[in-house]
Amino acid sequence: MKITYSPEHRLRSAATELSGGELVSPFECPERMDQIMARLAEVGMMGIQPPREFGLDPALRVHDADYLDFLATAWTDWQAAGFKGEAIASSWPARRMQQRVPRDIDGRMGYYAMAAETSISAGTWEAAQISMNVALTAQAHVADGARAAFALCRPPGHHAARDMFGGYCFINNAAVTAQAFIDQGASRVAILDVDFHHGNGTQDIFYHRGDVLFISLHGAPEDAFPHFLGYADETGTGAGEGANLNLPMPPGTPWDVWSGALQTALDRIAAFGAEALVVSFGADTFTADPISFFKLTSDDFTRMGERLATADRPTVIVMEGGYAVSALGLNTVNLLQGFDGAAR
Ligand code: SP5
Ligand code: ZN
Repeated sequence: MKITYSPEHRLRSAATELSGGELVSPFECPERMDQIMARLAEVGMMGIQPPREFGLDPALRVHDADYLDFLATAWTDWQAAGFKGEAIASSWPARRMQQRVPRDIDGRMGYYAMAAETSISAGTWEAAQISMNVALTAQAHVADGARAAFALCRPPGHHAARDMFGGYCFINNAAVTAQAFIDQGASRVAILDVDFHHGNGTQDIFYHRGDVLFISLHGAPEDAFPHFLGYADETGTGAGEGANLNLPMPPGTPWDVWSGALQTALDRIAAFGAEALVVSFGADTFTADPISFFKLTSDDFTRMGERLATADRPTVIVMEGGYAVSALGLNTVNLLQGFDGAAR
């Protein structure tokens, strides 16, 4: 397993997350990466590669230019407006309102945000670009013939839609990675999202396309963030009809149920004939995750890695969520070791 990583993820170090009506220290924090790096060292998984620079073109393949321009200037504009805190959206183009981009930064925050828990702060845009470069470097390793690569990146990406940030995400790293395979000549790529949360951003980006199959296993929207997407009847549209599969599950779901959904996903990926597999991996399915409600154990992540290897495709694993920080190194490295032990 090739591993790519940059310590510059630390540029994303927001002080605030709006949670339960309070501003708390963000669940998605730099210490997450420290725990994983420490566990990798402990088990002797070394030779971690730094990212190459890819510029913004790969992001422009899946995101709107005006959205990326907004991300690039949001923090500066927020400060110029004289606001004292971090940039947080507070009003939205809700039902029956105009979907036009305002001039005012407060208005643009609401236009481009899909949730208010994600503050924009100094370094956020820089870190988001580096996170994408870490994912694209893992993709390059696999394109060059590696069986699998793990992008140890943050901030995560799967909630970032074509023109929306939120859910701790800004650039959709998994979407950029899948698009890179397509742009290099692949005709069919699968994205399997096993983060606890529905990958609404990835679904949004590929919903109308038949060349990228998107499958998500997640907490049911009736009960879990992102609340407004991720139902089983969302199957794709136009050329993408049938290339979107949502497998929502209720509170308390354990491995024996979750792994059944995983097998459904793997069967669909095989039938689709994917030439490459991108895994959006979040460890927030763990039983002790502070913001999630599945019941997977640390040993289940080893089993998950073994099962993912049975898909038997060139695979890029992209880091998404996981907020039980003290167990995150064990759970994530268990997944990688399970994969390596079963990969052919
Ligand atoms: C990448 C990723 O995993 N993003 C997740 C973003 C979730 N943000 C909103 C979380 C709200 C959870 N509130 C549940 C509190 C239960 N104690
Ligand atoms: Zn998540």
